[in-house]
Amino acid sequence: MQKKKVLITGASSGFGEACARWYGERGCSLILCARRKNRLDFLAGDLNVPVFTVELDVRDRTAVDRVVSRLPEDFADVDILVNNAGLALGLEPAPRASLDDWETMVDTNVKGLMYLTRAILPGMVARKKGHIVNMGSVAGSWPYPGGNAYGATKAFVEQFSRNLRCDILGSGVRVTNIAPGMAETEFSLVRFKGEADKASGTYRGVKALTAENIAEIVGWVTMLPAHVNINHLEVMPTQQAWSPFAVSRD
Ligand code: NDP
Ligand code: 8X3
Repeated sequence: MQKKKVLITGASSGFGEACARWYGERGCSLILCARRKNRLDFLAGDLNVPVFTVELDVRDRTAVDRVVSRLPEDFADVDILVNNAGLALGLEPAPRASLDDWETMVDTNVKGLMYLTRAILPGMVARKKGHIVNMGSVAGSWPYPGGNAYGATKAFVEQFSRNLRCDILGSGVRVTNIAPGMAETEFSLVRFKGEADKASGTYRGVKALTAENIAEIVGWVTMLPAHVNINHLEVMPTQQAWSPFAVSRD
C-alpha cells in the first residue's frame, strides 16, 4: 500500500485504535484524535510509524478547525479520514430517554462528523484524491427498541455519505459508509454508563465482531483501486440478524 496520511477520530479505543494499528502496520503516517490523549500516546508508542496525537473533542467546532488547519507539515494533506468517533448513550424508550444523552449523540455522531468532513474535504477535492470513511451502524438502517436517537444519528451518517458523493462527483475523492452490527469494544460500557455487567451481557453467548474485523474492512475499502468506491458496507456477526415486525394487538 502506498504510504498514506490517515486521520482517525476516536482512536483511543475500539475500532479507531484497531484502525490505527492496521494502517500503522502498513507504514502509514497517522494523526490520532480523541479526548483521552494519554491513551493515544500509549498507542503511538506501539506503532513504528510517524504518529501525531492530538486531544480533540469532535463536538468543538473551533477546535476541529484549529487542529486541521495547524497540522504539522509532515501530517498535512490527509489522504484518508476515518470519521469514527461516536457513541450511543442509553437504551431507554423515547418517552423516558435523557434529552441530554440525545444531544450528546447528535453533537458527536452528527455534528462532530460534519465538522471533520467540512475541515478536510476541500483539501482532498483540491488535490483530487482522498477517501472519507464514515462509521455508521446497522442502527442507521434498521430500527430497534431503544435505538431512537442513536439510530437516527447513524441514519444521518448513511445519507450524508451518499450526498457527499453527489456533491464531489468528478473530484476523485471517495466516500464510504461502514455499517457494523454488534461489535465488542467499549461501546456498550459507554452506552450503559460504566455498568460492566450490563455491557458484557450484551455479548453473552455471541461471537461478536471485533474491532480488528472492522479495521480490516476499513483498510480494505481504502486499498481498493482509486476508481472503485464502496458506497455502503453493512456487516454483522453471523449470530446476528433481524426480527419480524412487532405488532401491538388489542
Ligand atoms: P468505543 O467506545 O470503543 O470507541 C469510541 C471512540 O470514540 C473512543 O476512542 C472515544 O474516545 C471516541 N469519542 C467519543 N466521543 C468523542 C468526542 N466527543 N470527541 C472525540 N472522540 C470521541 O466504541 P467503538 O469503537 O465501538 O465505536 C466507534 C464507532 O463505531 C462509533 O461511531 C460507534 O457508534 C460505531 N459503531 C459501533 C458498533 C459497536 O457495536 N461497537 C457498531 C456500529 C457502529 P475518547 O473517549 O477518548 O474521546
Ligand atoms: C452499534 C450497533 O446494534 O448496538 O451501532 O446499535 S447496535
